[in-house]
Amino acid sequence: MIDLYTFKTPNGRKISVALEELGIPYNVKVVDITKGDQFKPEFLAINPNNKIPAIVDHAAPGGRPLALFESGAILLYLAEKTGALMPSDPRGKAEVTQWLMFQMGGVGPMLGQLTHFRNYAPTKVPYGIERFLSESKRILGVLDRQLASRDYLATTYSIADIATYPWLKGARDMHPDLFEGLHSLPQYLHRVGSRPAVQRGMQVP
Ligand SMILES: N[C@@H](CCC(=O)N[C@@H](CS)C(=O)NCC(=O)O)C(=O)O
Repeated sequence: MIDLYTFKTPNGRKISVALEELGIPYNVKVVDITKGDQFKPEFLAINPNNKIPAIVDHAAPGGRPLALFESGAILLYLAEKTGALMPSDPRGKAEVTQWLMFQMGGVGPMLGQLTHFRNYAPTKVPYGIERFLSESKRILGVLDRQLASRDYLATTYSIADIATYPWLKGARDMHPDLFEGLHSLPQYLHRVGSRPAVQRGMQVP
């Protein structure tokens, strides 16, 4: 059994979607980051970086429970453990890893900062808003062009799509202007969002 420490955010939902896709049973442990649960000693013992998501796999290889944080690392672990959602050949694996890293280092941080500066910053910082708006638009353009000739980011549906979908869905709801003039991303959102496992995972917690 896997314990999933999560909250209703895109990073948390990557893992509930993956677990739903893989059919792995899991316990949901809600960490309410709006109330400071992420700073409680019992959570810091699992993730010293005080952020969700994190997992504890009680049936990890080696016979000891494994605590893991960083959504990308968790997705890679789950794919490796199950042999699913990631091709086994080096070329296919590299392609999925590339788009996963693009999400972890680009899509998530840029959209996250845009939401912060546009919606939550206590003072309006025009430079911050402009900077993250133009980077977010550039990054969505990269994804839109990649998806012009294919259904998924890599050759087949993978953990790269699972990492990216919750962020794109959140961005479309919060910043619809980012999607103006894009053609492939709306179809991709519909394609991935129609998967029953994605719909279940996006409801957690
Ligand atoms: N790189 C991390 C980012 C995790 C992250 O930023 N989590 C946010 C919610 S989406 C969080 O827990 N924030 C609480 C805090 O910073 O105190 C990952 O992908 O797991």
